[in-house]
Amino acid sequence: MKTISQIRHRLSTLLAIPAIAILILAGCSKSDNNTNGNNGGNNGGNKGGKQVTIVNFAFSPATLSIAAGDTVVWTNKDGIVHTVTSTGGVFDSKSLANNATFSYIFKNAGTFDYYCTIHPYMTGKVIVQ
Ligand SMILES: [Cu+2]
Repeated sequence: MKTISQIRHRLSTLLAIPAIAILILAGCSKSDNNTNGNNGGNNGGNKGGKQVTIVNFAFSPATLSIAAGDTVVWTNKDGIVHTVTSTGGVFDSKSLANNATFSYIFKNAGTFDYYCTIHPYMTGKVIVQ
């Protein structure tokens, strides 16, 4: 009886260590993807749109260069409502809840500044060439 419970205890300790290591590794690779791979990686997939992630009260990437005719898709990854609102009144997502998306097709060349009406310090721009 004693030996079995000792073995079980050892096993659970041994299993816990790799589980923690995997969690740490997963966390690291996730944050790496957010800073680097996000733009290039997702473009081919989701609806053919360029992706902007709203996370930690910021647009990422804050500046996005695209070609005329491209679609930009914003996804709110915060647990708080944000908006994607053009300063020139060109587009307005209205309130975006967690995981909600907003997309806009940029048909004309130009620089399009936008912000969040709830948190006006959140700003971004799309440069259409
Ligand atoms: Cu906001």
